Amino acid sequence: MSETRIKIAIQKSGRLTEHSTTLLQKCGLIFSQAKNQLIGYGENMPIDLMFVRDDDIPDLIQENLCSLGIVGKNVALEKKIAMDNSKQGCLFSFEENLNFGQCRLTFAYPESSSYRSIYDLEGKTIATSYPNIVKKFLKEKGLNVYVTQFSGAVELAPSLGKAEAICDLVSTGNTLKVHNLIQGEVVLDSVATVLRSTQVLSDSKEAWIKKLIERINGVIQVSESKYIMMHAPKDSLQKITELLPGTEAPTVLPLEGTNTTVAVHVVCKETVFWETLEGLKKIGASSILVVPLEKMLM
Ligand code: PRT
Ligand code: ZN
Repeated sequence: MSETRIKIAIQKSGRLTEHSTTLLQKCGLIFSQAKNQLIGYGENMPIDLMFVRDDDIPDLIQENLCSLGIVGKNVALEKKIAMDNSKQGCLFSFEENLNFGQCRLTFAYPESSSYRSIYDLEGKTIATSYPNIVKKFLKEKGLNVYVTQFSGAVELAPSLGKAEAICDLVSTGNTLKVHNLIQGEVVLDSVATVLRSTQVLSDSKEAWIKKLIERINGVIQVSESKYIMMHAPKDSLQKITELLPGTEAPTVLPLEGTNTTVAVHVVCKETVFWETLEGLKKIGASSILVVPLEKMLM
């Protein structure tokens, strides 16, 4: 494979896989992947996808084998702390938070125990798959708690007698409940993140990466954004922009046969709730249309 091509590491099979490939497709990337192949060949851009385990993604960028990667902030931060403490230093940066892979890295305590806070754990042990993040957090709090590394099934550690508490990823909280664990302090709010190599790349690679990151940004923005059209009293424009967060200056157009009512068009970059539309109606707006957007380039 030619060195002029950019390699992007994404998860081979897991919670981030479909979202990651869909995101890149929405950025215009067309790729082909032979059955059981771990490489996706970009047909219309000099970009190839490497399908790997999520834990390997920061390493691949650190070692400059891939220039970009999509991975949970939890995995990336765990590696970053290790690299920050190494001779080489961390050779990747966090480029963009995405709108999938949301979860929280959270302490949890056995229901049957008397522990309810990390401050109850002085001299005790916490099991986690994220020892660097947890140790840093505990150090910042000045707490003397042991951390033991588990690579999976962390929620079993207390019942196995391996730890008094755990620190693990939570999304719905069902897993904790099933294992009779009570959720405690949140260490990290995580989402999928774009990582990029901080090593010097050729001008053409830099240009493609810049373009791709801009497109990713556009896709993220557009996923929440809506185009809103309405008729409204001329003197309510100020109130309309106050009700619609994240809007730019509205486009105001005259309406035939009236001097007091105008047509207002705005792009709203945040979720538009029914309550917002009801609020608009209350200040005199009518014929309100909310239309999804497909592409946005700011
Ligand atoms: O095989 P590979 O190593 O690539 O995959 P993996 O099994 O390590 O990762 P995967 O696919 O499970 O998760 C990939 C990423 O998704 C994680 O690194 C997080 O950034 C993000 N993510 C979002 C989650 C969750 N939500 C999540 N709920 N990762 C794991 N979980 C697990 C959690 O560890 C616990 O076991 O789900 C359980 C809790 O879920 P709830 O809904 O019961 O609270
Ligand atoms: Zn993993």
